[in-house]
Amino acid sequence: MSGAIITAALTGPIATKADNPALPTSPEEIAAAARGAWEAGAAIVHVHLRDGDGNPTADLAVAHRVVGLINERSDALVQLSTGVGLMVPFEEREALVEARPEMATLNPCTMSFAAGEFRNPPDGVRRLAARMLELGVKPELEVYDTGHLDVALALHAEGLLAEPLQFSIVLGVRGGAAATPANLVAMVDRLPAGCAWQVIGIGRGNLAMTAIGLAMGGNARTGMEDTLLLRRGVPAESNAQLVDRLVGVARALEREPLGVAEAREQLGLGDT
Ligand code: KMH
Ligand code: ZN
Repeated sequence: MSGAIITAALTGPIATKADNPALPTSPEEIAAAARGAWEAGAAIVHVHLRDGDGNPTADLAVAHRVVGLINERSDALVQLSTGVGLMVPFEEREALVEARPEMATLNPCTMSFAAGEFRNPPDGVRRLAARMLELGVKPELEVYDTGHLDVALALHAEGLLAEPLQFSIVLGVRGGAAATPANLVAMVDRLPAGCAWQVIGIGRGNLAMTAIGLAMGGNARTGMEDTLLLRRGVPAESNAQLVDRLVGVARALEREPLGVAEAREQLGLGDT
């Protein structure tokens, strides 16, 4: 099997420093976390923005600052989250691609998301996909259940997505597919040939689901968006620590973590 792209999801939309004081929230903290994760073996950093109060924001000035700082301090590919946070309107979230990150997430469906609602209306999703195609922003398709996969494939059939498609199979969100091997296998079976894919394991299933995904030939993501714990009862000290652990799993499975240049090649991104 070939090497694996490791992504570090540094912050996420939900946790706060009260949940884990090591959670990076300011632009400087996020850039430092990106550097640490990249040094530990992550080729991609998935980035949610926070405002001065620590709340999720889609402020374009914050986006430019954070992406600029990360680019100064590491070579990691930056993937901006257009998911942003459950309370931020879709129309503000979609405007984030105007910051022209190399990559950004595209969530194809509205869903219940734990106690909240994650709003991704069909017309907005099609508009966002079209704009990403126009700007050359690579979408990472976050699919939380089999129906989301169908919607993503329909976008592709409409000509709104460029190949190679890149999927994240998200398991463990209440409202999406549970973190079970059977769910993962069922979704991987339905992926189109030639796509790139990774597992995002939320919460308790994080380590097992990402390890199974790596063993099946996928890429893998970790980071403080996905789990705040290194193991039960032990808070992660940093994103780098979580990346280091996943790199160890990948190497044990003979899936050498890919560098940024190799990740670019797998995802069909140009050189910078
Ligand atoms: N904002 C969360 C509800 C993404 O990054 O695009 C889901 C999320 C997805 O974090
Ligand atoms: Zn995210």
